[in-house]
This record gives sequence, C-alpha cells and structure tokens, in this order.
Amino acid sequence: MLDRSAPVFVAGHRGLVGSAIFRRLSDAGFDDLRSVDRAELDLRHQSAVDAWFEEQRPRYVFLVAGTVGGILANSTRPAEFLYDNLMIHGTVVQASHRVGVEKLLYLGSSCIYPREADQPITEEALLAGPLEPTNEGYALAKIAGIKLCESYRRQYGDDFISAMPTNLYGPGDNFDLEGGHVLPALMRRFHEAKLDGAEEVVVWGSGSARREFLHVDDLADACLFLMDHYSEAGHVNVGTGTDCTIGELAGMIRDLVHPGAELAFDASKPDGMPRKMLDVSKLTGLGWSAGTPLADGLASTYEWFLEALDRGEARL
Ligand code: GFB
Repeated sequence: MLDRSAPVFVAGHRGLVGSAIFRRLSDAGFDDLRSVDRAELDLRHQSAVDAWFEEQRPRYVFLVAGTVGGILANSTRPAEFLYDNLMIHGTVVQASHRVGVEKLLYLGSSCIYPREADQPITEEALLAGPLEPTNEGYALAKIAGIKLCESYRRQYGDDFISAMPTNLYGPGDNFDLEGGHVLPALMRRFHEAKLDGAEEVVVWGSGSARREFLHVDDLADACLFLMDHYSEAGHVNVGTGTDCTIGELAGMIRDLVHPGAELAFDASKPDGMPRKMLDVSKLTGLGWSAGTPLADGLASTYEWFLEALDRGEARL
C-alpha cells in the first residue's frame, strides 16, 4: 500500500487521465499531491525535469503526461506523437530513477498491440506483429515507455510498473471535432446538430470498427489499485472486457443527445484498427474490475459536457 502522506507527482494533471487520477488520489486521502503546468516545466527537457525532481523529491509518480489525440491527429502528426511521447517517458523515468522514486506507474495504450492481434488481446501479444499504421508513432513511443520501465526494473531494481488502458472517455475529455477521440467528438457533433436543428450527423469511417470504452474514473481507480497491490515487470491491461461497433456507439450517443437524428457514415475517413478489445483476466485475477456501464458513463459525461460548456471550461 502506498503511504497516503507521501509526496506524489502526477505528470499530466491537466489531461483527461491526470485530472481523474488527481481526483481519485484526493478521495483516497493523499494529502501531498504535486503537479506542474506545461508552461512552467517542459517535460521533454531532461535537465529541466531533473531540476524539478531534485527540488520536489516525490516518493511516488503517476506518469500519464503526453501528446494524445484521435485517429486523425495521430495519422497527420506522427512526428509530434512519436517525439513528444518518447522524450516525456524518457525524462520522467530517468529523473524518477535519479532521485530514488519508490514507485512509478507508467500509462501506455491499447494501440501498442499488433493490428491483427487475436481478440481479446492478451498482454503477451506485445511485439508479436506489425502495428496499425494510423497510430504507429504513438504506439512505438508507448512501447518504448513499457520497455523503459521493464529495463529500469531489471538493471536497477526500480519498482516501475505499466498499465495499458483501452479507449478512455469521461469528464475533462477533449471535445475537439477534428483532433479528439470518437466519443467526445460524436457527443459534441450530435449536440451541435440538435442546437442547429440538423437531422443528419456525420460519423467517420464505416461504423463497423469495434472499440472498448472505459470511463476514466474507473481507470484512475485501477491505477491506484495497481500502485497499492502490484509490483511486477509485466504490463497489465485495463478495460471493461466488452466492446461495441462505432455504429452502435453513435446510436447510443444519438439516443442520449439528439434522438431521431440520422447517422451518415463518411467512408473517406479511416477506420483504424478493425477491433481493439483487451483481455482483462490478469487484472480481474488481481482483484479489480470496472464498475461503470457505458450507458451510465455516456449520460454522466454528457451532463458534465453541458455544465462545462456553461462554465466556458469545455476543451473544444
Ligand atoms: O477514437 P478514435 O480516434 O481512436 O477512433 P482509435 C475510433 C474509431 O471511431 C475509428 C471512428 O474507427 C474512427 O474512424 N470515428 C467515427 C471517429 N467518428 C469519429 C469522429 O468524429 N472522431 C474520431 N476521432 N473518430 C486512437 C489512436 O485510435 O486511439 C491513439 O489513434 C490512441 O493512438 C487512442 O491509442 C486510444 O481507437 O482509432
């Protein structure tokens, strides 16, 4: 179990995941949470990160910072996704080692797995085949992060662990129509169609790609669970164990936000990986499983989105 009074650094606290981890740790009684804004510390610069760690001396680190985005952002900005993430993973892991961080959790992504991996995807599928081209840069950086943690454990005995979440959503998500992920983008598109009185809403791709969606508060809970109970080299999948087609997801969002609207599939946009569902038996075997059904998570996220719009705080 982590000591609730120890200093904890959440790298990436402004993002979807980092803000959820911050909330979860506060609820669990952690009273010395540390964070730093991008304008104050560029996590891609080793000497700056080293200096910050020397000064702050965190005992635990949640490494959830990075350049992230949906399928279009990934496929059009591969250099940024590869460079930024490689650098951020490298600097934070190295600085954590230098100052003797007691435990670090590194967060990867289910896109590390081969495009043609058997479904559901077990942890063993890593590096067993070619990657999905639309997010190869991001996936390579994420794989390097896993290998960094494993290598620091093997060479130096550092207690650095890795979790691989499936597609995430929830409060604090990026609702940008072009750069964001499917769930917030569709929620905003249906919402704006309702306001404009439009009866047709565009959905990228064929609608037949399958994805698994995990509420970010469930992910944050799993991350704390792993930090409290898991200290092994192998990475651990985090998901719900169920998936749906993008067409089904769009139908659920339509029924919630703008019932009766028509779906118009835009085949000029990529589907990406045909299916990406994680085998979560390792994590359930350790004693954790996700608690938020997709329908409930969609409803609470839409409520949050409407309130954030009112407050002028939604990321659009
Ligand atoms: O969420 P998304 O961008 O992530 O797309 P990926 C998932 C699926 O939804 C794709 C379809 O088949 C898209 O074509 N889709 C339909 C849409 N409408 C939309 C829309 O309006 N916006 C978006 N974005 N998609 C990302 C990776 O892949 O997954 C990242 O690029 C990361 O590396 C993330 O790993 C979790 O699942 O395809």
